[in-house]
Amino acid sequence: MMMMMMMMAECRGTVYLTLMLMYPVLLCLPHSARGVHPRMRLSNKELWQLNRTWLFQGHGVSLQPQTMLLDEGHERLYIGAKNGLFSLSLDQVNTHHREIQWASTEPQIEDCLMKGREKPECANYIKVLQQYNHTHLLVCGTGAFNPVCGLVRLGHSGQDKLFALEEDRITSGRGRCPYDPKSPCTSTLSRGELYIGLYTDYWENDGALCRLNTQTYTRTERDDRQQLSGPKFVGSAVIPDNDDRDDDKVYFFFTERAMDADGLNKAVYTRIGRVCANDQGGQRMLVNRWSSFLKTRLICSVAGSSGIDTHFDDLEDIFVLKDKDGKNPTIFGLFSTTSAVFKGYAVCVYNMDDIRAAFNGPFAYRERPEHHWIPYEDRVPYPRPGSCASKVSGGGFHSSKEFPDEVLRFVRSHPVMYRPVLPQYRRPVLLQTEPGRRKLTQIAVDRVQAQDGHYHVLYIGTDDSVVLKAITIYNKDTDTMEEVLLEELQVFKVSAPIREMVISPKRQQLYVGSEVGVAQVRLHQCDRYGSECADCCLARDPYCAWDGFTCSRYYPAGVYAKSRRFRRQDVRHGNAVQLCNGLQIDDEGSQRLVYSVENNSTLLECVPRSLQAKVIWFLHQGGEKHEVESDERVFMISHGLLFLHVKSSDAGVYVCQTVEHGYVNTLLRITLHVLRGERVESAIRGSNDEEAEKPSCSVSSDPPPGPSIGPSIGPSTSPRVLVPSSLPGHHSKQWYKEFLKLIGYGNAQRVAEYCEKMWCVDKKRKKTKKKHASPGGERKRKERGEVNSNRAPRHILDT
Ligand SMILES: *[C@@H]1O[C@H](CO)[C@@H](O)[C@H](O)[C@H]1NC(C)=O
Ligand SMILES: *[C@@H]1O[C@H](CO)[C@@H](O)[C@H](O)[C@H]1NC(C)=O
Ligand SMILES: *[C@@H]1O[C@H](CO)[C@@H](O)[C@H](O)[C@H]1NC(C)=O
Ligand SMILES: CC(=O)N[C@H]1CO[C@H](CO)[C@@H](O)[C@@H]1O
Repeated sequence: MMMMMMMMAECRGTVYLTLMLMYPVLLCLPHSARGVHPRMRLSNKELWQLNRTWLFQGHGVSLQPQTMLLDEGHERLYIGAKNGLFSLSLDQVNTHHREIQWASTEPQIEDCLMKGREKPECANYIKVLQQYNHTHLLVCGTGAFNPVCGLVRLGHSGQDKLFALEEDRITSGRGRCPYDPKSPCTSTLSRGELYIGLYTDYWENDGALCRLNTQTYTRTERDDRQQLSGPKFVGSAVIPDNDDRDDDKVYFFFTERAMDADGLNKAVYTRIGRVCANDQGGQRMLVNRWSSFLKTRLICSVAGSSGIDTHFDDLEDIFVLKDKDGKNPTIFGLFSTTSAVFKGYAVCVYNMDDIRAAFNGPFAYRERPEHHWIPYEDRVPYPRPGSCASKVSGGGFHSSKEFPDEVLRFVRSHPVMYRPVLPQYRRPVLLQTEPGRRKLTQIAVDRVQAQDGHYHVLYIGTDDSVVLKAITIYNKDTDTMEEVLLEELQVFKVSAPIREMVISPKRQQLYVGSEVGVAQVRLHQCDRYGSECADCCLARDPYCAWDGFTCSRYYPAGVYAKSRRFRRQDVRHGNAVQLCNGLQIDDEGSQRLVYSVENNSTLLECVPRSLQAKVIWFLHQGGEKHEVESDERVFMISHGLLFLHVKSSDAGVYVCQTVEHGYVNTLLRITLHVLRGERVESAIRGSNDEEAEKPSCSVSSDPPPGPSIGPSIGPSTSPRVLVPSSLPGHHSKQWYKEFLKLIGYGNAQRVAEYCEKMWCVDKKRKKTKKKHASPGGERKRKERGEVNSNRAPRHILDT
């Protein structure tokens, strides 16, 4: 397959390492699996520690947001929820919120229960939330299976934020909001007219695409399976064709059951349908019905080696990425496949040119339902069916009511186009095909200008509270697509499907809704990638560039012209070797000492920042250097090098190196000492004659202990690296006691004495270098906001 599969860790549960090692858990994270991980994975806790997220939860009862609307003018985010509406601050969603409670009334609930519905269904779920005009929102809710609509008054920015339901203007929401909270529906509002795709009735028999304004109600035909057949409504948008507003089209994205003669074929297709915004219906026929409704298939498929394509036919979400003048947005579809043999998700991208070409192409035609569709080749009436009554499309018609009957009859009987819309590059830009993986539910996209071009940064919500941030890079020469999974963000603490996602490019924030609440997440955090050129370059995040000092937000030329002179970024290749040549600090790596007891298990911890970096271990022993290989006793796991039963012959200097995009970085040098069991025992029994050299701990040229070492061992159940090298004095004693207790030695007093001795002897012998922190420890300290003077040194390979 030409696509790089987006696969995630085999075993996602955090692996807790204690000295009581749970081998099976560890072993399911083989090192070689790293290449398919997101480069960075941020837990919910880490997002909070980084100040990258905020959460709004209402009153602690499950918020259940149904729909969200961004209002950058008023600087608010509106939430349609269960029994209420919220207006949140775009700056920080958990501060200064406003709220409208709008629950179903007691009689409504009783009525609903009488109909045999469950109590939770009988709440008022706000499903429609649109900016009606500058001062009002149009809102509709299910109202206990009795839809209602109303207007919400908004205050101007600056003024005290007004957010109030106009109680005296509540009307029936029938035809404007579904009855069932679970019913799919999509709406968009343009020039005071609401376009909505929904099931209009209680029993969900009548799926329709409708337009409502104060005077008219225009819709698809009832019970016309050619027009709509069991639709699931996913998205909608008004997109102008040209400068003539009479040519504006309204596009609907939905799935429906494929129409077949026997009615047995349950295949689902994704459709793009469209109508003219100014469609007035017909005069004698198609009265209050669309006179311009056409649809075609939206294809998202992967070519198989056998020549049979795998189709992703079930549309999950759609995102319309607006361009400057709004006429040529880029459309992103998130699809799943319903195939029994193959399960997966794909993102496909569509251009307006291709969409318009499909609608301008031949109409589909078939003699009988059991025949194949063929292009309609006879004469097509004038004006072309599906075109709008406008100056541009010609014909001198002022309204669709003037269209000849022949045109209306044709459009009514030929609503399907022969040509489908194919995606850009004829394939998905992103694939997830691993069986049993998380489900993908939502998509939002940001267009980002980088030094080497612009990128679409995809944000994909999952069913387990995660947002994936990815870019995809098309290589013209090889006709291949590269997926770069930049970050995996756990947006909610508990696992819940992401239901809504709204992006604000202006504020560089993503707003994410799940039943838990609404979270806000900053789109990027460049400094987290690391403080050096290579860290920043390897990240390949189009938002970020190295400015000579830090990894920081990249602004294209002209925006901050002054700060531009020294910006390094290479999103396309992430070639740190070339870009950051000569910028490395040194190539030594931090130094460490690790003591282990013979036959016991030992972990030499080395956690690179990037989950995509390949870790290589070298052992220096007796003047020789060789690469460490895994065997039944030595494992390379995601946390480092694990010895199940350490032998005295394992002692030596272990060097942990990472390689990412050809860039080699030495993170750590760990000197492993293996203590023989008897020696430890005898020390504990109190034999003080073992080491002749009497140490003097007070004499030390070492720097003060690095802050990570004590705390990272501490009283926690998860000791990391056994590093006695730099902890003189009181701390070391405590720490050593902990260590030995963990490995099964009870006599802490004696242990302490022994250790102190061991310790100081060793310190005299080794000239410990100035570096102590593991990259992992460094990261953790950074997140806690502690001062950090350690920099992980770098080494650049010649290529
Ligand atoms: C997060 O914000 C708090 C309070 O504003 C601040 O004290 C802390 O240092 C910040 N943490 C980081 C990692 O920026
Ligand atoms: C917005 O619409 C409402 C309801 O029709 C109306 O009362 C209000 O005056 C309108 N506001 C503006 C600014 O047009
Ligand atoms: C370690 O194990 C080996 C073989 O199992 C054994 O011969 C040796 O005595 C053990 N050493 C200690 C210190 O327990
Ligand atoms: C954690 C662990 O395996 N500890 C063992 C270390 O080795 C001694 C004997 O050498 C055992 O008694 C410990 O249980």
